[in-house]
Amino acid sequence: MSEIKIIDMKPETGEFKKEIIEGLKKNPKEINPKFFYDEKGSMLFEKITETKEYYPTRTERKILEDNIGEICTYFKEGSALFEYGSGGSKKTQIILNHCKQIKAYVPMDISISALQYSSHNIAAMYPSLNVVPMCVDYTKPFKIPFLDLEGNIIAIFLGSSIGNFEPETTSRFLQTCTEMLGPEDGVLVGVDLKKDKQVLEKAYNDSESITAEFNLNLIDRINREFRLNLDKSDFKHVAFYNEKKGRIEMHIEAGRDIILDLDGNKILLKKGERIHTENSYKYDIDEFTSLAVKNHLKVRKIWKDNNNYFALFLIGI
Ligand code: AVJ
Repeated sequence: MSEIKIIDMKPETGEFKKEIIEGLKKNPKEINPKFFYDEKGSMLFEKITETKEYYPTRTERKILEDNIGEICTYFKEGSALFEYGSGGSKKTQIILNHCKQIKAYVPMDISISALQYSSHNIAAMYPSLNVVPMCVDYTKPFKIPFLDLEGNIIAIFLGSSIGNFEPETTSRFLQTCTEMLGPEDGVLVGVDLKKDKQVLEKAYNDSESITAEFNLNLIDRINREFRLNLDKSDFKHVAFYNEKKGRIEMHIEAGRDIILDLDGNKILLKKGERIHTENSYKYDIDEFTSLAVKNHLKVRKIWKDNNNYFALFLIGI
């Protein structure tokens, strides 16, 4: 098996630290959810997807499986599959198993460990596929690699990761994705739909507390990056559905007054104060459609599950 080279555009640890300090100086305090995905965080996220309460992954997988024949028709001979936030590339295999026209796969992820693992795995499973992994923070502008392609490009952004963006950023993101696209190309986006509040809240408060561990893993990351010794038991995982904003919010709540010394920047966390660590926006079909249409994009196709829990949108120009 040939060695796979990862295109490394990963942010420096200094950049990470700078962003964390900036977020914790804000009022209210925040940490961008992309910081969840260090080695342990990526592993914990995979575990979340296997809990009985976290429905998005298995629902999306079922939609992919049930409609794979039709989805494949959008890939021309010699096409490329780009993937934002490829993680473990598990659902991607449904596509790669069926769409033999795909000749190149470009997984993009912020976690180098997830990329190393998944790209070797994929390359071993599909020996004739050109695998070009990129370690990149795709929430910022970056250059895509040049691929000598015969066919079209379909980019996929699965798992409702798009829900981490503010609605305005979502529009911009779709715009940027489609800027590299031609008339034959498309972006397949997984969108978590609005539904019963209890179902939503349980998905982010699983009974095995894996989501809590995932959220509080940020404390370990801060300890490591800033050489601190914070005690995780001083912090609490909080997740709830904010109905007005249409989003799940995750926070880390301080159980007592805590002073964080971030490279000399002293930050006080009062007892009960929260650090906002994630928004996960939920959409109606119409809301998401109008986001795309407002940006002069076309919704080519929508696939859903029977419960209307989750949708896959194929967006084109
Ligand atoms: C990877 C962003 C889609 O928002 O559901 C899972 C992350 N956070 N449990 C989501 C997550 C808590 C997940 N996304």
